[in-house]
Amino acid sequence: MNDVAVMILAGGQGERLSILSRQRAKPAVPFAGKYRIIDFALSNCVNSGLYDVAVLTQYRPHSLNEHIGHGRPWDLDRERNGGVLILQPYLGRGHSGWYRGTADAVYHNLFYITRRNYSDVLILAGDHVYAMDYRPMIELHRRMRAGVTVAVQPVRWEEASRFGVLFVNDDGWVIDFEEKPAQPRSNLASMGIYLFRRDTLLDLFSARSPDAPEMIDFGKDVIPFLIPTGSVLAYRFDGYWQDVGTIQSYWEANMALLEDVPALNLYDPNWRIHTRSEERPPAKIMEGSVVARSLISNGCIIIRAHVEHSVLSPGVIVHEGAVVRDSIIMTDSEIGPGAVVDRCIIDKHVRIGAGSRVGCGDDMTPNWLEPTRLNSGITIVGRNAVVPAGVTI
Ligand code: ADQ
Ligand code: ADP
Repeated sequence: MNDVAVMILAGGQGERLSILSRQRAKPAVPFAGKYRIIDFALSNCVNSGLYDVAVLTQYRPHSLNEHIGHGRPWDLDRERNGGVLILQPYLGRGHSGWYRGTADAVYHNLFYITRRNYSDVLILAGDHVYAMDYRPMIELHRRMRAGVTVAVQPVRWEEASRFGVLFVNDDGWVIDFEEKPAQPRSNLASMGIYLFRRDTLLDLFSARSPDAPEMIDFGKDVIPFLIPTGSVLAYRFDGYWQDVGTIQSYWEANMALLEDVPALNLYDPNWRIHTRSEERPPAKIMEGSVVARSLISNGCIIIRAHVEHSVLSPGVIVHEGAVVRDSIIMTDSEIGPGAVVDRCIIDKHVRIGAGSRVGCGDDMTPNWLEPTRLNSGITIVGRNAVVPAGVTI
C-alpha cells in the first residue's frame, strides 16, 4: 500500500450546511459528539494501511489545521514512511490563488504525487462520513488495469440529483455519467472517491492541444472526458457511506447512531475512528435525571434533567428541569434550567436561557424561503449565540 498517495479534498465551502459551516470548512464540522467529519476519511486511510496523506484545504481552514495538527491521533505524525501534510492554496503572484475546482486543486499540488514513485493516487472527499477499507478497491483497480476507478453506491432516487450518477456495463466499466442531473436516469451515485493510476492523472494535466477542455472539476470535467477512453471502472461499495451535505442528512446521520445496531458502528474494535480530543473529566449524571438513547461525551454534566434521543459533545451542561430531545448539542453549550430544546442543532458555546423553548417539536412546516437549507423542521443555533431566558424560538 505504500505506493498509493492519498489526497483528501477538504476545501469546499459546504454552504448547504448553513451556519454550521460558516466559520469552518465542512470537514471540520463536529459529528457524533466527539468527532469531526474529516476523522472518518483519515481513519479509513490508516486502517487501510495508507499513510501518505495530503489534505488540500481552501475555505476557512483554521479549525481543520488545528484539528489535524501533526496527525498524532491518527498515527500520521511520521517523518519517514508517510505522514500527513496539510496543503494550503498557493497564493501566486498575479493569481487569485483560489482553486477553481477539485481537479484544479490537485493540479496545483502535483508535486505531492511526483515526489515519490507512487503507482496510484487515491482522491477522497474530506466531508463524508463512512467506514471503508480502500484495499479491495485498490486490488480491483489493479487487476482490471483501470485508468481510474470510481467508488459507487446506489442512493435513494429522491437524493440522486445531488450526486454524479453513472451507468455501468456488465463488466463494471463506466459507459455514461451525469453530474448532478435535474432528472436522474440512474441512482447509482459516484461517491466522489477516485483511484487514479498516477500516469493517467498526470496525463490529464500535461500540455495538450489548446482546444482540449480544461480540467477544473473531477465530476464536471475529468470523468466525462475519460469515459470515451474506456478506462473508467466502477467499484461498488456496500458499506456505510453518507455525504452529510445538507442539514437534514447531517441531522439524520447523527440520529442514526442512536439506533440499537447502527449502520455506522463507532464501537468496532477492528475499525477505530480516531480523533483529536482534549482531556476532559467523565460525564456526570445527577440523580433524578432521565437519559435515554443518547450519546453523552466526556465532560458533560446533566443535572436532574431529561435528555432523550440526542447527541451531546464534550462539556455540555444541561441544567435542572431542562428537556433535550432529538437534538445535537455541540461542545461547551449550556441548556438553562427548565429550558426545552427540541429537534435542534446547537453549535458550540451557546447559552440557552432558563425556561426558553427552542425548536418546533412536531411542527414540520417547511421553510419555503430557503427550501434547500431548512426544509426539515430542524432549528439551528449558531456558535456563541445567547438565547435569553423565557423566549420561544
Ligand atoms: P460534490 O461533493 O458536490 O460532488 P465538490 O463540490 O466538487 O463536489 O466537492 C468534492 C470534495 O472536494 C468536497 O469534499 C469538497 O469539500 C472538496 N473541494 C471542493 N472544492 C475544493 C477545492 N477547491 N479545494 C479543495 N477541496 C475542494 C462530488 C462529485 C459527485 C459525487 C459527489 C459525492 O462531483 O459526482 O457524486 O462528490 O459526494
Ligand atoms: P470550530 O468552531 O470549528 O469548532 P475551534 O473551536 O477549533 O473551531 O476554533 C478555534 C478558534 O478558531 C475559535 O476561536 C474560532 O472562532 C476560531 N476560528 C475558527 N474558524 C476560523 C476562521 N476561519 N478564521 C478565523 N478564526 C477562526
